[in-house]
Amino acid sequence: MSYVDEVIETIIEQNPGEAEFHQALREVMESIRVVVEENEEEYKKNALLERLANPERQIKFRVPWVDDNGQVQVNTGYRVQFNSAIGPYKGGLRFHPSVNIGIIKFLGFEQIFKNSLTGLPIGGGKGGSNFDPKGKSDREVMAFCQSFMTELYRHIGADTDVPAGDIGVGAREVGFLFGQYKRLSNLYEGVLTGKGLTFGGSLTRTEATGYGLLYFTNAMLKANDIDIAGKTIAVSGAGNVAIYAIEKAQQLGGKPVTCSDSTGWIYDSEGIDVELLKEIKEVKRERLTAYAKARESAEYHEGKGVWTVKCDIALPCATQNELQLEDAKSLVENGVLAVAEGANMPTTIEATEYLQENDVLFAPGKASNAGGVATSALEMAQNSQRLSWTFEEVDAKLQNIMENIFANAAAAAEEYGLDKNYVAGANIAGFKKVVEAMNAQGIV
Ligand code: NDP
Ligand code: 2IT
Repeated sequence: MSYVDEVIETIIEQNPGEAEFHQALREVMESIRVVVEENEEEYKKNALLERLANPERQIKFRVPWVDDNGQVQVNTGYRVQFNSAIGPYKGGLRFHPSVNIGIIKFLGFEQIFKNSLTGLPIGGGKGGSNFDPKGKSDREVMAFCQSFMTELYRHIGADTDVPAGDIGVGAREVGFLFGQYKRLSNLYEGVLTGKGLTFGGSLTRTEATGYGLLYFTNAMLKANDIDIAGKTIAVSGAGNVAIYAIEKAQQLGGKPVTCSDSTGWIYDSEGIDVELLKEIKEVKRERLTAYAKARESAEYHEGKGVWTVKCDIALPCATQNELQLEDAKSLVENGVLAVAEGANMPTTIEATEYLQENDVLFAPGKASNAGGVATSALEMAQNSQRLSWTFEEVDAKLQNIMENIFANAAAAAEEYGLDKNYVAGANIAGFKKVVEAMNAQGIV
């Protein structure tokens, strides 16, 4: 058996029941097989892949808090500090009822390669809780965040581990978390990113993942002689990533016609009204039914269905495994040209392969959604300097980073004879830098 297959088998056996982590592991390992084969003896002797696939540290803790009825609630908190070869652990916190260790590990593992691709000095980590912020009062969210940070604070720091947002964690949650960290540690430092602009946040961080996704997509389309202007775009999700993907897509002349949340989806024949969407989701925290009510050109449908809409470009921006084989078939049938992932691992392996086999350009999330964490690293840089850059400065750096990521992924794919396979290219380019740093630092 080859070293890669041996490691996939062992890691899966040692970590049972972690389906999403197994999926992410398989995808990366399959991609880097060509590089591993060139160095098989050395990597095996140094157990390089086993070290890569085992987190440096995994923290699990109890989070007790009191709800508005005086009832004590108990959630589980996690932080997985996966790899610090190229910098302090960096990655978001997800608050969603589905969160478990397998999901946090998949996200932390992906984050290692994503962060490497940004070209900035950040290692990989991820955390979160099975807490559901939906329907909770601000006071309940604060109580939860304070309790969560009361344990987490001893494990993190501006030069150790720097969390940020992800699903269910936005500006409100980051504010409460930062306040409690400062109170407990007596340190005013850049320990979290995605902070409010009055206390160390960076301009453009709110927009960064969605904008970055479009900068990457545009670079990929251009390299393949496709103009984004006038293209119909299907977007899933209606959160931070989806909203700013829609906004930038419109600025570039594209026409996004859909968005979705966990209960249903919108088709808007006139194109999504992004200001209305922001008002509903960011300010009022309402469901998408409110969008359909406010806009004549919009239809609301219950359940899943974004990928049945005829489009040129598809941007999955909600959650993992939301684009499956049947969805890929429907997209191909409708003549889709490109799929670019805004979410983490939104496309199943079978769906990805089907799209690639049918010559659909495919941008993997760890490359195309890296704009969020890249701008987080720019926030860390500003915090260290005690300076704030302008929106234009940060946006220009973000655009440059995304274009470089595309160029590096495309070049790595070409180097190994895998032309246009940006999944393999991104994994290989991300992996090579981490491996070089790990090797230089000895057996740790
Ligand atoms: P938000 O919480 O802001 O929004 C998430 C959106 O996806 C909501 O519309 C939500 O609907 C929908 N959604 C979440 N879970 C499910 C589910 N199980 N089924 C159907 N719909 C669901 O999160 P973000 O926009 O920040 O994150 C979206 C994706 O992008 C995630 O995969 C995240 O890991 C990834 N990502 C985020 C980055 C960031 O900077 N925020 C950076 C890089 C990647 P509802 O409101 O009904 O739950
Ligand atoms: O998945 C991701 O890259 C994020 N949720 C952003 C992480 C960060 O540290 O900004």
